[in-house]
Amino acid sequence: MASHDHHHEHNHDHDHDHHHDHTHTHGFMLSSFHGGIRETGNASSWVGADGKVYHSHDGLAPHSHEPIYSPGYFTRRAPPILTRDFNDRAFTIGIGGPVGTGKTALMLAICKVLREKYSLAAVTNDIFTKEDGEFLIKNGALPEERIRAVETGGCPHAAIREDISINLGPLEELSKLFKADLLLCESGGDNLAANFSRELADYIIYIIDVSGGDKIPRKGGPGITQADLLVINKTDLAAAVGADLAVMERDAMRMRDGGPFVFAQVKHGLGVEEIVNHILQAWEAATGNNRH
Ligand SMILES: Nc1nc2c(ncn2[C@@H]2O[C@H](COP(=O)(O)OP(=O)(O)OP(=O)(O)O)[C@@H](O)[C@H]2O)c(=O)[nH]1
Ligand SMILES: [Mg+2]
Repeated sequence: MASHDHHHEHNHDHDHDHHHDHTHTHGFMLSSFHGGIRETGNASSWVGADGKVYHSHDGLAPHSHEPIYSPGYFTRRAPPILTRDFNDRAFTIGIGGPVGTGKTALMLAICKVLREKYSLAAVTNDIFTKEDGEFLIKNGALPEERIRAVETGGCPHAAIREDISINLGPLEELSKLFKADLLLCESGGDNLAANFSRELADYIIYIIDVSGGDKIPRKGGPGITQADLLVINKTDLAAAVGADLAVMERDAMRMRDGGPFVFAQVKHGLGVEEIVNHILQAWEAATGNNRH
C-alpha cells in the first residue's frame, strides 16, 4: 500500500501511567489535517461523532484503531462472553501472530486432529490474496466448501479487532451451513500489537516462532500477554538462529503472569495435541458439551 496514514485519538483510563488524552500520528505528517476528510491515496480519514479518528481503505468499512499503551495482563484479559449463542456462530478459535510464524500450519494441524469427530469450518485472512485459504484447500484440511478466504487490505488487525464484520459474516454462514461445532479464524500476519477481539474469538491463540529471536516474548504486546494460549513455534530452528528456549520460557511465564504457553513444531506435529487439548477444554467450559 502506498501512503497509509494512521491518526489515532487516545482516550484511555487504564491501569498505567498515561493519564492524559493525546493524539499521535505515525507514518506521514498530518499537517494538512484539520478535522475534515483527508484523502491519502486510497485512504481517507476523518473525525467521527465519538471524537475518534476513523479511516477507510482497501474496501474495509470505516474503522478507528484503539490505542494500545501497555501490553496488558493475562489475568485481566477480556473474559469469555457468557451470553454467546453458539447456534448463531459456533465456538470460534482465533489464531493470530506475526507474519510467517505458522498460523496456517496450525490451522491445518488442528483440522487434521479434530475433523473426524467435529464439524469444522475455517476462515483465513490475508491482506491481498486468498493464499492461505487455497493452501488449506490444497492440503485437504477440510472439504473446500468449509473454507473461506477473506482479503482484508492493509490493516489485518482491523479485521480481527475493530471491524470484525468482514469475518463474522462468513463465520456465521459456515457455522449454520455445516452445523459447526468449532470454527477456526486465521488473522492475517501482523505486528505484535494485533490481537483478536473477544467479540470474534471465544478462544484466542497467539503464535510466534523462535526465528525472530528469543527476545520476542518479553517485548510483549496484547497477543503475547493476553491470548488464551501462546504458542512458540519452530523450536526445531532454535539452534540455527541462536534462540535460547529457556529465555523464551522464562519471559513467556513472566509476561503472561502464568498464563499457558506451548512450545511447538507445528509442521512436525509436535505440541499440536497439547494445543488441541487447551482448545477442547475451553470449548467444553463455554458450551457445556463434553468432548467426543
Ligand atoms: N521449521 C519449521 N517450519 C515451520 C513450522 N511450522 C510452520 N513452518 C513453516 O513456516 C512457514 C510459514 O508457515 P505458515 O503456516 O504459512 O505461517 P503463517 O503464520 O500462516 O504465515 P502468514 O499467514 O503468511 O503470516 C511455512 O514454510 C511453514 O512450512 C515448524 O514447526 N518448523
Ligand atoms: Mg497464514
